Amino acid sequence: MTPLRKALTALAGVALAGALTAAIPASAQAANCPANAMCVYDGHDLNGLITWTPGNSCGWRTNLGDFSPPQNDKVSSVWNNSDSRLILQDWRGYWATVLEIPAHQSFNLWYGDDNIVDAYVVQCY
Ligand SMILES: [Ca+2]
Repeated sequence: MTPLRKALTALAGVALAGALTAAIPASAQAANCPANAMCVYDGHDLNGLITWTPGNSCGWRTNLGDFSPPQNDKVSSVWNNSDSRLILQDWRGYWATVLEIPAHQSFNLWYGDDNIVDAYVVQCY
């Protein structure tokens, strides 16, 4: 892949996930998300694992507000270490999609997307 094509591919990935997110360099990814899992973190740069869900549990919604103590409105970074799509949701009287994270991508959430996620769904391709 030429350097230009690599850069364009990287840009396309960022645009897909939303303009207010930033891709996390691979070097920043600690080995703290199991293979084939989706992991959500309280801190940026994949710090402070909240929980994870197997990527093959198609259609499953993990409701962070159901945890004890509740873990909603905390997620600041995510690592989708699976072959499925990760849908981040905010409860606004209905489940509103905040971001869709493609397979094998990790992102920091910033500004209006930071600390608002209430649940996430495993969407199998
Ligand atoms: Ca947080």
